[in-house]
Amino acid sequence: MKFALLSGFAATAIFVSPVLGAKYQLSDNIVGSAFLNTFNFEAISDPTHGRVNYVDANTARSKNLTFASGDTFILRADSKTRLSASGPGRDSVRIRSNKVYTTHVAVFNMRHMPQGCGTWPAVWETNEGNWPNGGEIDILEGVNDQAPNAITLHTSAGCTMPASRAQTGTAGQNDCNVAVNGNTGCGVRQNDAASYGPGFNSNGGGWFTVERTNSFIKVWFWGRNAGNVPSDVRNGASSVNTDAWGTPAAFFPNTQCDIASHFNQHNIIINLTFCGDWAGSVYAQSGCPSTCNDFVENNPGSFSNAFFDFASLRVYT
Ligand SMILES: *[C@@H]1O[C@H](CO)[C@@H](O)[C@H](O)[C@H]1NC(C)=O
Ligand SMILES: CC(=O)N[C@H]1CO[C@H](CO)[C@@H](O)[C@@H]1O
Repeated sequence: MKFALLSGFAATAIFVSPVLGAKYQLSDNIVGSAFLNTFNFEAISDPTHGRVNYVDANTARSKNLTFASGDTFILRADSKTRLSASGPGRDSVRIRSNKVYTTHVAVFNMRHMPQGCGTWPAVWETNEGNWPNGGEIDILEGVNDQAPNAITLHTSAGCTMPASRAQTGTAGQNDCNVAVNGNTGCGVRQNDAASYGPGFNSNGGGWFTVERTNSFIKVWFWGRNAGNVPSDVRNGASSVNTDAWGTPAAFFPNTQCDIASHFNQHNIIINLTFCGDWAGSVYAQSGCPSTCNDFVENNPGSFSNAFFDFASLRVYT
């Protein structure tokens, strides 16, 4: 948020008032192969205990798990290999931006997100070296093809959200503290089935955007054919004005949460895991066959749609 100083006639009459129009300038224009230079590959063991094997950049490229051409960047899981129950999990990719951000807007233009029973994709921001004290913002997350999208903050103690606030989504738990209810966080479910999984993909995807300031964090979503996609979002403009974007899907104000102290410098992370703490624990209620690990191990062809296709990621500061 930017502020203008308006000075009055008397020295006592000085007001600091928010400028109408939160304008940001393009700082990172990430399209196609630029993803490979602006993100690093995290070949780590999955902190959420998924049935996954995160591979490094060379392995991802040689197995075509990442593919960049023109305005396409694809990031996917292996869909060819049958796994041994005692061996490593399904090959997949987790990438983290080299740059860190505090106040910013990020616009994710995505044509497709990972789909399939057992999948758990996420687009999020955090400081991995200082979790949870540095906070976590989950922009896109879900499991087992279950729409809608969930937008969630995770923090240390002392950050809660008011029950009633200006957003189109539906709030779940309002305490963002990771110690409450097993790291549930303060989440908002979108009221739009096209915001996640098969519904998102059959619609040609869309745009997720996040705006982080010290006063609030907001996330918006527009499906590919929505009538109200702001023109600066649709066109990948060189500057954006978030004040013209309307009511967000999720709104997290600073009224009961000092955002500046609960959120520090964040990387953007894109990951795709399977089963584990979330997708595995609710798999039996998802309408998917067998057990989660068995399905992931023995049905490689069911993961042919387990991929992200990014048209662009634009970050504005
Ligand atoms: C790699 O993936 C891309 C995108 O899906 C595809 O067009 C290309 O044919 C694949 N390359 C190989 C060698 O399989
Ligand atoms: C396996 C993995 O990296 N999982 C992460 C993916 O994204 C979510 C955020 O939505 C994290 O909580 C997981 O740790």
